[in-house]
Amino acid sequence: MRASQPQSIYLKDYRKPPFLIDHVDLRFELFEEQTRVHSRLQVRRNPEADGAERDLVLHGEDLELETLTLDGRPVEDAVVDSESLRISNVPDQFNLDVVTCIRPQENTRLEGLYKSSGMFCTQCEAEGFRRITYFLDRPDVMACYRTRIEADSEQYPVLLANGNPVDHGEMEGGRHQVTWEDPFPKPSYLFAMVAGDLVEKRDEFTTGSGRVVDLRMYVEPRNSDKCEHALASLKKAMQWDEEVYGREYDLDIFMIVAVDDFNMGAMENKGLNIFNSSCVLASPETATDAAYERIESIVAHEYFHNWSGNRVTCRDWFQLSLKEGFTVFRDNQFSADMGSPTVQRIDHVNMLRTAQFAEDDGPMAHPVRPESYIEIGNFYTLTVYEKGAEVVRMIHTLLGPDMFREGSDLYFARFDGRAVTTDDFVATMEEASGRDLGQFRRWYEQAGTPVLHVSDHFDAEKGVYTLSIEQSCPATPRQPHKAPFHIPLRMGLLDSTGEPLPLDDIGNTEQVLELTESRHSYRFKDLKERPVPSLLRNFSAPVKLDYAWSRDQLMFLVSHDPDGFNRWDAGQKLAIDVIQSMLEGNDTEVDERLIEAYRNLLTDTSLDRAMVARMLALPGTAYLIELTRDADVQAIHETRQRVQTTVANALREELLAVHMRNQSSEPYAFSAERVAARSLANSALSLLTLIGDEAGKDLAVEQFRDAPNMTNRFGALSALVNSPFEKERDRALEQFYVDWQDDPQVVEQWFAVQSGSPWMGGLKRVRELLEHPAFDWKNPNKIRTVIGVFAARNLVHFHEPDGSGYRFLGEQIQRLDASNPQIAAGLAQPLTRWRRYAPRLRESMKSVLEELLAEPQLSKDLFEVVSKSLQEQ
Ligand code: B3K
Ligand code: ZN
Repeated sequence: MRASQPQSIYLKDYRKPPFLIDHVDLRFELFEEQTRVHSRLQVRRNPEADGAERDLVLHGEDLELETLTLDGRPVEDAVVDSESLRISNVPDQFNLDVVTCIRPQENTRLEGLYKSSGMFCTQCEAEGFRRITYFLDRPDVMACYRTRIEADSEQYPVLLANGNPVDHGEMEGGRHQVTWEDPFPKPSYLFAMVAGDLVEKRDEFTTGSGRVVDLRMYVEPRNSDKCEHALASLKKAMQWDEEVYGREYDLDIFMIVAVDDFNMGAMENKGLNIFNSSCVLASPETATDAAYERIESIVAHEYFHNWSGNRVTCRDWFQLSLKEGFTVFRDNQFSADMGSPTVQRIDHVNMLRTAQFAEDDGPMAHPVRPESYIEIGNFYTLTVYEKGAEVVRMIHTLLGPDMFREGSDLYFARFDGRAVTTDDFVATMEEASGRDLGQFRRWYEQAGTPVLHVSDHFDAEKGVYTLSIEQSCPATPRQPHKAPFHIPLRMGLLDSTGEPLPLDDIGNTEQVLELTESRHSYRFKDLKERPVPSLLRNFSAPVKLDYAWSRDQLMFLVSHDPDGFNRWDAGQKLAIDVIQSMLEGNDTEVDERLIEAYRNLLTDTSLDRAMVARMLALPGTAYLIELTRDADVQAIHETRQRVQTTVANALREELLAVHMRNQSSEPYAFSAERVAARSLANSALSLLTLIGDEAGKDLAVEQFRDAPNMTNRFGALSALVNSPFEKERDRALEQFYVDWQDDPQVVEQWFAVQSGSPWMGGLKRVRELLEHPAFDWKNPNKIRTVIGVFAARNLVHFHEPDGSGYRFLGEQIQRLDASNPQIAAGLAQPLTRWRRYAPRLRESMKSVLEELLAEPQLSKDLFEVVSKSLQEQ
């Protein structure tokens, strides 16, 4: 047990900052052993602060204070503890000069200033700036920054910070300096600097008003041919934000830097975005289509933050979804516009339903605007990001695109340069549209996924169809009772020929029902026959929908629903029903109708291939677990596998034909059409190897050998890894490593395909990977692709009935907590769901959590996750 219990921080305790800092002048002296940081702060008392705080208290952690002067006079009586610096009785306005010493080369937490493969870089969100120098490190303190970086000219020829370069020069001792100035006031979490031996790739973008913006990407020399895609994505994002939101870029330079050791995907620092290499570097030879898609959306996401996050920022960290939910919504809209909107929606909802719903149903469940936290690093969650984005999407649905745009224009105009709340956002949307979103605000306040129970009745004599809808929401930690949500439910009705039926007098065939009460019933008149309802089209709200469709109705919707998302979803529901009734012992064989549905998909060449690839995928094991109480993972995995192999065996010929039809000899292009063809061909190939098909094996070996791009090569590797062909698999894995051992991003893929595969011998293999020379305990990507992927994807081995998978994860978490608590707390996530599983699994998961909690040195991060997971519910 930790010696002292870390304290919770509450939204209700928010107070305006007692002091403001208008200007920050920073000077970094970078050396190998240490870095000296000189900071001059222009401080003044906040006229709007509640109460008259006499003392100035600045945040600071792991800093060595060298000197401290106030208006030129040394401060003798400052009180320094492990988290702060207190100076008593300060004047109303003053300059504070602080010199601190830090050791970036020893920083394994990767927060603040640290070193990654020979370069210096920063990560300040949420509270990393206080590891660089003493500061009021909270987002509602916004300042203008001037940053001078001094370093060895040869080792660190490139010196970057936010804003525009304003000065540079040579210095004594082979050193040089570059000075940057950022004219836009910003919170400290958006501060960034980089120093390294990097190559620069340039491009430019002309804004709508005719300003030319320099686009620069900085990477290690070996990666210089992997920048094109990110730069192209950036330009698309800049263009799109002008067209769809009327947002222009504001500085003269926009920079992107790729860093190998990074705790998350990327960071939107003003004018100087820093990316995890795996989320920005790509070439056809080294990156799969999935990586290309990920890069396009993350580059856009970080760029969009320039307005939703940087120009208008968060008042406090409880408001995190103000910038994250809105920006995810924006990047989802962007991705939809760049490719197929339906496919984008399917992928997104699939993830939301599997992972965010799980979070909302577990011990860490929290509202989109949380009420308390111990460590804010634990609240960069799927709820804040993804559910937050769904909440913004619902506002968009309720207001319609035009009103929504008026609302967003007003929001950006009114709050530019300010730090605001989610409530400010909603109020602006209300003001612009005249709509009352009072009840809607509950989406920000109440945790948990609402459930809609739908039943219907058809009165054949009167021709009246009645839909009855009841909403409820389960209890979540500290929220036993929920009030009804305001839920937009997009729906339609189909007749028996598949024609959409008019729902009102004007003849609309689609409607958005607005549910606000616990119970509603809707009547549809003048119907000749009982219609088939198509509900929650395009997933119009993040809810669980419970309606008893028959398998025949689902089959019907798979081919007739005009809503592409619901066509896919009907297929998923059908497969779930088949798998679940086999699991429960009600069915012994796979329903022929499922096989027929897949046969239609494979033979109809008029269908969108990206859709077919999605529809061919059975619901994932993780989602099936989510739908089951007391989940028996082995049984779920085996049943799903049985359905998959039965379908693949029955459709062997069709799968071979699909694979053949979707080959191309053209050079790689990242176009929606080519991506779809590759994805479909690879899906077919993996189903063939899964069933041990000899022709499939030969195709996979051949594709692996001759693949002109990484998508095909990795598709073949993955097909062999998840197959009974051990000899071919081992040969391919070995060859792949030999070919790509010098490319960390490809090696990460190589790790992930093994640790995530149930075919690879589970834990034994994962332990071997930890011993592999390419594994690096300091690199989050390696940790995630071996340990994280094992726990998240290799479910059958992670949930080994003897508890070995859990104990393994517990050991790794404990080891990592000392060096990188954020990563350790993230890895603990699968254990938090222990209540979901069959009794025996549950007990062993719980005991691993208990052992972790007993650790005396537990970080705040891990303490919060583990202790909340064990709390009674
Ligand atoms: N804002 C960053 C995430 C920071 C996470 C800090 N633990 C990236 C993003 O959401 O765009
Ligand atoms: Zn973000």
